[in-house]
Amino acid sequence: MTKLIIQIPCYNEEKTLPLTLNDLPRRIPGVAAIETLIIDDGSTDETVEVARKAGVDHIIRNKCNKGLARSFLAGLDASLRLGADIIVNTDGDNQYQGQDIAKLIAPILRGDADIVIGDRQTGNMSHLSFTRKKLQRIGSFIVRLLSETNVPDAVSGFRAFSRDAAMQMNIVSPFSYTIETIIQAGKKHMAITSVPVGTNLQRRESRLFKSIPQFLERSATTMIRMYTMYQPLRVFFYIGCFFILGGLIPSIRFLIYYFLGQGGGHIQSLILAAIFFIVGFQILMIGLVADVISFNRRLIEDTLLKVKRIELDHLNSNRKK
Ligand SMILES: Nc1nc2c(ncn2[C@@H]2O[C@H](COP(=O)(O)OP(=O)(O)O)[C@@H](O)[C@H]2O)c(=O)[nH]1
Ligand SMILES: [Mg+2]
Repeated sequence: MTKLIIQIPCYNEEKTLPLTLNDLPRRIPGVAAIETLIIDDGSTDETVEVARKAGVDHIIRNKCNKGLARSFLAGLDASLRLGADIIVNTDGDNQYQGQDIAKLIAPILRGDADIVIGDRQTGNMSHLSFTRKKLQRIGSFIVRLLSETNVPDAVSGFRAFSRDAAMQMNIVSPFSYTIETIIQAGKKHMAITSVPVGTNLQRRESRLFKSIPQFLERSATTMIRMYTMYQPLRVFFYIGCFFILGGLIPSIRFLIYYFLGQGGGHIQSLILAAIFFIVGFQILMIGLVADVISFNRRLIEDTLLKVKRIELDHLNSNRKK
């Protein structure tokens, strides 16, 4: 008995939500039940009424706008409580094609993957500008490097999670869940894969990012944060080494003059070198502290996972009674 829940985070999507919902598959071989879940993030239009009219199974409402990442996480949480075995996330702007959901969940049904990302093959998307395509490509490349996965389209919002994977997702960045979930999946050694999916023509400009600089800033912040969270020692090691190497240059300069018998006039080099060494050493020490803290995070995550399991088992056994 496999239950699929399709969740759609929505912020003022009254126009495109009916199209999106209409396009969803009613039946998929290997899936016993398909339900829909709307996470309305404080929409000021008729999104919720439209969803009700269309017969959406579950609706979560945020009283005010909390952002996509929090809404996404609330959706995962609700889906797990509703007993989903597989959770698919898609966008309310009808960007993705409902028929592809069968393709998207196939690797999970086969037991080959925990997370499947829909690859929009942005190279072929004619409406995207040249700069956006390039940025998307470079961004995905960096995410692949950082996460040690091979996801071609890192910011695609069309993705499927197994129950187990959904339980392990903890999102801390408020901006976007897309990059963070991939880095997390890679670092937690989950089986993550991609399938090519089609896209519909874009109906409106992106709501998530007002401009390319804002997109870049937020993506870079997320990547640096995530990477530091999972590999703190490495990050601080590189920064610390940079300073220590920086200190070597003035010290060599000083030593050369010193052996030439002119050391007295070059005390400045020595002071500069000492400052660099001290700063570099401090950064290495901060790295050690951050590393120890990251072990704590891991322990907390393990505890959280166990608590979630207990909570969900409890819910399930109450439902059966
Ligand atoms: N919960 C929530 N969802 C949002 C917000 N802004 C956009 N979305 C939803 O996120 C999805 C993707 O948004 P979109 O503007 O199409 O961004 P794109 O990824 O650049 O295409 C859509 O389903 C939107 O309704 C927001 O502030 N909160
Ligand atoms: Mg969109």
